[in-house]
Amino acid sequence: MTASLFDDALLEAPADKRDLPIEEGQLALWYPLFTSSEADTLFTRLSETLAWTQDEMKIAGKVIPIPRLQAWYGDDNSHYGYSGISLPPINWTEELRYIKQKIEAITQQPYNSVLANYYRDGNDSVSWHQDNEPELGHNPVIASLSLGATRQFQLRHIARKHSTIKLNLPHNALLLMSGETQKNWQHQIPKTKKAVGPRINLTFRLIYS
Ligand SMILES: O=C(O)CCC(=O)C(=O)O
Repeated sequence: MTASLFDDALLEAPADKRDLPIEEGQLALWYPLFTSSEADTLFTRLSETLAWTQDEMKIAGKVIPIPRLQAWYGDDNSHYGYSGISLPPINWTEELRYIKQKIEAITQQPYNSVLANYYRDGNDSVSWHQDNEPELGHNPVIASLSLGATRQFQLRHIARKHSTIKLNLPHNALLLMSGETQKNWQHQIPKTKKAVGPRINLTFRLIYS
């Protein structure tokens, strides 16, 4: 299966929930999530106020800066880590708390932490991975809000790598990954040669301590 679910016409779709087709997983999209002026203000406020850092990963003994900025916010006990990066939580900001409440109400799920990613331009990316660290528990629910430039989000099935899904995630879209998605699929935001502006992505998670 190869699907390209969004073209410009679909970006105009109304705000209600759409379940997206995926085998052995669950994907849903709400678009737009906030009013357009609210989303624009949130993008500016988050750009200016979050503690954006370029962390480093160790790959084959080499220390490499990750190709994006990130910041981890959450409740006191929501310590998270991946690929040798350790992320103690920073206390919720007013905007993050507001967004979390809205997303909890709309997805009917609790979250105690958020990984914020800042993609400065098309050279920034996140490579193939699953959000399946043990602290996320069995079948993690990941609520992912996109603000700013549209970037392509790709999924590939772990056992059948030719099975891919491509979604353009626009400003103000909320994607929910749940069920067995993290067990059966990897996801990435590839680099792009297109001239794209900055994008913020917030992935809300529930960490079990
Ligand atoms: O930026 C995105 O849409 C995806 C971010 C992501 O994959 C992650 O934080 O695990």
